[in-house]
Amino acid sequence: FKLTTVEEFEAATERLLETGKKVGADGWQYRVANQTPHCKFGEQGVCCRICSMGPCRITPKAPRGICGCDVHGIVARNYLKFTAGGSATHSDHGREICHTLYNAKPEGPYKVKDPEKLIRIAKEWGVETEGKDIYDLAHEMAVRGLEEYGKVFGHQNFLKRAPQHTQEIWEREEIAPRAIDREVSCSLHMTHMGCSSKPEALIRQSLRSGLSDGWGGSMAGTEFSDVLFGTPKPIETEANLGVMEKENVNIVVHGHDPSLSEMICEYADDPEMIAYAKSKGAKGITVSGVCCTSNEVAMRRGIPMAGNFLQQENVVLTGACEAIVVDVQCIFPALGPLSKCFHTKFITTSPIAQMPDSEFIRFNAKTADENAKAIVKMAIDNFENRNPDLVYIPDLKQKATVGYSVEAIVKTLDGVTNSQVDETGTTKPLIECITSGVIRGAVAMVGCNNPKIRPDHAHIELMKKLIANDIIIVASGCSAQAAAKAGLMDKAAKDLCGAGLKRVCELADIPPVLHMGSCVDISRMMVLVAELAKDSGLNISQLPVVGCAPEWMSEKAVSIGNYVVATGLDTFLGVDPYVSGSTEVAELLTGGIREWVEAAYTVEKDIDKLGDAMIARIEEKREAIGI
Ligand code: NFS
Ligand code: SF4
Repeated sequence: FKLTTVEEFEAATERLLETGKKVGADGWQYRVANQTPHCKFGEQGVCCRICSMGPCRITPKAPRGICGCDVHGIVARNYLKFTAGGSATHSDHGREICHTLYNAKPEGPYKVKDPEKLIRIAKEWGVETEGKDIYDLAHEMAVRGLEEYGKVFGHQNFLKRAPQHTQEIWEREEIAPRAIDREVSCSLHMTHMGCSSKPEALIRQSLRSGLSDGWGGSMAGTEFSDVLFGTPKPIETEANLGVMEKENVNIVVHGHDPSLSEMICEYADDPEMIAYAKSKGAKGITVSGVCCTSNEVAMRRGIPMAGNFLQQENVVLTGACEAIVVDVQCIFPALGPLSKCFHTKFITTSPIAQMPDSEFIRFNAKTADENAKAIVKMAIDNFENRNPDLVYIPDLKQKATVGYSVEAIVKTLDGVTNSQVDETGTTKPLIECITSGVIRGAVAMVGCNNPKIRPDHAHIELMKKLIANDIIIVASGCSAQAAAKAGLMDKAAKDLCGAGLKRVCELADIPPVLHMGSCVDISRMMVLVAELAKDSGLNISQLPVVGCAPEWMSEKAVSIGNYVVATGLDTFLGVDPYVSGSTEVAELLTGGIREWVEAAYTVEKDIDKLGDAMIARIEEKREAIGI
């Protein structure tokens, strides 16, 4: 067993960029060079353009904007706006899923695949389930879910899943999220000209807006996606560009909303469509994915993962992509002009993400069948337009076992420990592994790629270091895909672990890096730590568990960071969230908020030091609880 190295990823990319040069294609590598150095004011977060008296930027000679706002107010306002953008985005995804659930019908195309989970959530929310038709219940729960976005009174329903202690903190600190949309609106209100300029108030709202995402919109997205498409269970798949097949029609799904990608997978698997592909000279149809929608269909269907965020252009550069079909979020507008250099069809499907140089096929829950069929057919018809001279698919792929929902983790670990502590259906076996020291702790590795950090390198190096130190990893988003591409989700990767973790991997038959899904699925990680806390009698902040986003780039990632910290988990970042311009804001985020929520951020650009800091924190936490 051998990991694929980042050097091998890079060599493959080099080769693809050469193809790009032949056809006059651009690439993010070149655009980064054009944008470097970045604007210093922007980097430090000290530029304000929220009113037309500005833009104002803070310098030693100009310590205040025209309205008199100081640098701390400007930096904190920018941070809150950044958060609200992420929270809105994740939560709107959750809303779309609620709408899809509302359209579920026994005759399809959207069905209730996990009725048990639907009933479980309904009971949690106090909805009567007895004697109800499952589809009636689905529609009722969809409406209830949608009401969470605009509820007039009270807080998010899902907060009740947190341990009592955490709920009390949220109440005490006035950060328990109310209606999801209200938190986003309230954030934009607070950041309007002439409202808040006090960092404490703005950062507090950042935490609340983040919590409305993680324990509101994202959690709805995850839970109702499970109801519709099935709760993930361990499943085999493969990752990296080598999953694309030269002889086949290649359809790549990219984005986040599984409502689209699930339907594309359905139709690509349809015998009629496969026969049609054969009639056009292809051997079959291969669907692979990029970014989080890839995580969704990998977790539920074993659909292979072509790559993560900074690999999206590579997919087209293979010259073997008949269609790249996108829904929302993290889609490079570059895919439009890039696909024009090849035969590739760039198909946008959502009114939320419309881009020049794309073909727009409006996808909607009611017409999902026809839409998906039309898209698959368009890809097949495009096969004959391929230019064979441009086709090069790097021969890189690794095996991966994915699909570790909380339900799956609990089930898988049931068999690990000796019978006297083994209470099935709880996280107790995992707690036993941690308290005995066989596993030292856990790190949630999440987030994107960012050209500011050598792509994938930070994710992979950190994971290698952590598992060698007997720290188990749960991963999501593009971090999970980095792991899968390298081979860290192959069960054979147990050989890279310390003796304790290796033993657990063998007993439970798991890889050392557990794929928990997309970024909205970080809500799964919140449920997992809540369960660990309840089952162990500890507070979440006492668990030897931390979060890490070493290569993050999006607004969503900041929203996530805020809810992870506000849930009580220390969070380690490899990229600064544009707050270095304000000592007050930086100190709050890296220290002051610990007094509110028992956790804070660490920002460290040196990846080695970042890893050491996480290990040290985990060991500190162990010591503090005497294990
Ligand atoms: Ni997350 Fe998923 Fe990837 Fe970053 Fe984008 S795909 S939602 S934001 S880039 S991890
Ligand atoms: Fe300048 Fe104040 Fe307007 Fe911001 S709100 S642009 S600091 S005048």
